[in-house]
Amino acid sequence: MSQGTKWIHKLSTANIPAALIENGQNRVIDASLTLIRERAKLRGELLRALGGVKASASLLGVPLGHNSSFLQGPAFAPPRIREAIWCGSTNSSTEEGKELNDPRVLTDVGDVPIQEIRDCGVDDSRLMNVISESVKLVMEEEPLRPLVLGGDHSISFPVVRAVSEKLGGPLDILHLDAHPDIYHAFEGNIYSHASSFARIMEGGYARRLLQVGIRSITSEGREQGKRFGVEQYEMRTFSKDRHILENLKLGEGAKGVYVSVDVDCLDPAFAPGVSHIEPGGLSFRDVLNILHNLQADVAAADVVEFNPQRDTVDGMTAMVAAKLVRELTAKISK
Ligand SMILES: [Mn+2]
Repeated sequence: MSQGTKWIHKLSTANIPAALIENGQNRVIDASLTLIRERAKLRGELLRALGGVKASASLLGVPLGHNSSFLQGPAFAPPRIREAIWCGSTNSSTEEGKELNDPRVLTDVGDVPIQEIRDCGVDDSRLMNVISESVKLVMEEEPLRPLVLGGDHSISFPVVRAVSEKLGGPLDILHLDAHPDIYHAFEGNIYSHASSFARIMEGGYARRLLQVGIRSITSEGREQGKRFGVEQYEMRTFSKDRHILENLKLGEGAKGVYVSVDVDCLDPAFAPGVSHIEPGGLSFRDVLNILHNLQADVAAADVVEFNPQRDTVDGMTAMVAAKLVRELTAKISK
């Protein structure tokens, strides 16, 4: 996966003008954004022509795994999730009766070509900008709203940044996860999947951040939580907190609501295909109860950290991730 990156770094230390490499990188980035822009535009035009749609979920894959501290498998998740959404073993209705095969409910603008861009030696700060730009291109096309398929959790930073900048201010964020992902710079990486919410809070992109499902948290995680005013709901008090979490009302006075679901918020009994297996988590029904009862106009969402390389042979976690995407689609579209 990193061969091309190494190759181009060798070139940049050789006698090659920096501008030659940078111009080439810019052309690849432009081409990548053009494909997303035109796919989103086509779908936006279609929905506006059909009329009567206020909000429609649009899948945007971000196959990025290299900011994981342990395994990189989440880079391979988006095609597995799409396959499971449409696999035919179940019908196309969500639990509350939305039809996923109706383009007014769900469309797909494809993947940000992460590996192709990295293969040109583009660094993470620019790569994060490409992800933010891609999210904004989807939001340009009303009534499309981005439903992002990760990827590891590092992608939530550029996605949330884009949604907040596009909506013009801080968001209320519901974050379901075993981990708070709020280290200042995990293992020295400011873009680590364990640091995305530190970047989000520093950037002022969240008015409220509610973290639910937490059961692997260090003293730094708690200190950072206090420092940024994060509302951390830990699993050890879930039975006490559940009536609050199943009656959430978010977004009043904020510019929008964002939902980020790390598949490892679930107990590994329900979702073994994750990099960081952490027992003692939420059941699938716990998560659906929280999402179904959430009172909010959801502007965008992500499902991250599904690792197909750790899934069961019959793809159980792919189905779990796909159902999360299906039910989030129902939450977004109207
Ligand atoms: Mn996690």
